[in-house]
Amino acid sequence: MDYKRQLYKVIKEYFNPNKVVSIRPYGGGLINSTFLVEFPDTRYILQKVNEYVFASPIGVMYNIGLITNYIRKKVIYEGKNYRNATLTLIQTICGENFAIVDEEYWRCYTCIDGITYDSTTDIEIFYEAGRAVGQFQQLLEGFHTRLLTDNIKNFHNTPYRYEKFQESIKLDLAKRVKECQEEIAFIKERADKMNKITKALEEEKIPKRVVHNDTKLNNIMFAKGQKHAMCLIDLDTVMKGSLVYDYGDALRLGASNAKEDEIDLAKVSINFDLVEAFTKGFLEETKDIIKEAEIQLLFDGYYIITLELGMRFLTDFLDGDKYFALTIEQKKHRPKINLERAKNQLKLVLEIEKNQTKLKNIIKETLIKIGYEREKNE
Ligand code: ADP
Ligand code: GN1
Ligand code: MG
Repeated sequence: MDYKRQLYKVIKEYFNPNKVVSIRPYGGGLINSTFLVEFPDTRYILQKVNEYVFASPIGVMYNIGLITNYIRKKVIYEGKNYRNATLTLIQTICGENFAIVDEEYWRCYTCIDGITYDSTTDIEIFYEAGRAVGQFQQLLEGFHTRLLTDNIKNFHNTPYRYEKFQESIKLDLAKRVKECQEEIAFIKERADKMNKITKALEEEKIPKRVVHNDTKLNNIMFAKGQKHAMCLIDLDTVMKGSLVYDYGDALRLGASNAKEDEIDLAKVSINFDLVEAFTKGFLEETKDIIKEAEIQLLFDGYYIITLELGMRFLTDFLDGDKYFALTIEQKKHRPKINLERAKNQLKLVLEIEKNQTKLKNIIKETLIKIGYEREKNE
């Protein structure tokens, strides 16, 4: 296969290629190309960085280098086990964190001997997911936001995403606007709901923190055979931003009763037990650092990020599937997958709207259960 020839060139930058036992595509990420490389006694993850998404792969690798070092040192400092506390980058034989092969950027990690889930109905697992997202925040307390390169500008700037969405409608590059009238109208009706978090950030009512920005379930590594979350992976989008998006993004995907690309919209609804479990894990870990103003926006994080994703998928469908590029299989069997994903997310937006009171109550009741002291966090 052609990709294998290319992969051997990359492997040569790191290891002796003669020792490779097998190579295969790996994982369910939507952005990078991920491969598992097996040697007789070790396994590595090789990833080609998506250059359409990340204009500066060197900037991405710079951030990942800083963050993984910081987390490892912090864990050692705290006397905890540093193995699997974060990703471990392997250096090329030239001592770099990445390799450039045929003008493309690659990186290599040790393969964490764990498991990621694309979905779960297991409350304990999702509670652990909440703990992991919260703990990430704790681990990076003290890491200065200014150290990081802003690799995707305006990544979770929802009003900016709305502007881009409107531009795509105007341009109608793939001539698809006509078939998306209903979805376009749905999003436009909610235009005034998009700026609550960005406004709070701009007005400094909530802090800009170093956040993960992509807390979907399969970006959380669990220990095999145990319901224990080890760490967050997929650190490409770690930049400054708001904690409430990290909370919301995890619920958006993980607490839905349907997968993100489910076509049967009747199945798209909220699993409230999962929301409760995640919220508990997340708040237990963050209760000493989260600000009261952030707590007030947790529900909005869930709502706005879901609207944002619906809009991002639709924008990309209108642009001709450039960002969330389709695989060969998808081109054949799911050519409208980005429209389907958009419809799915917009249905979820409706569900969140309908259940607003219930969701806010879950947050309130969880705060009481975990003994959160409001006065401390104002
Ligand atoms: P993408 O940006 O495309 O989502 P990810 O970095 O999330 O790429 O990787 C895709 C999948 O590959 C993950 O969901 C996970 O299952 C697996 N993976 C990534 N890095 C590692 C690692 N170091 N060890 C084990 N599995 C990994
Ligand atoms: C992408 O890389 P991955 O698959 O973990 C995307 C996220 C979306 C998610 C939707 C850099 O995440 O923002 O929420 O797909 N990552 C980037 O599934 O755009
Ligand atoms: Mg991922």
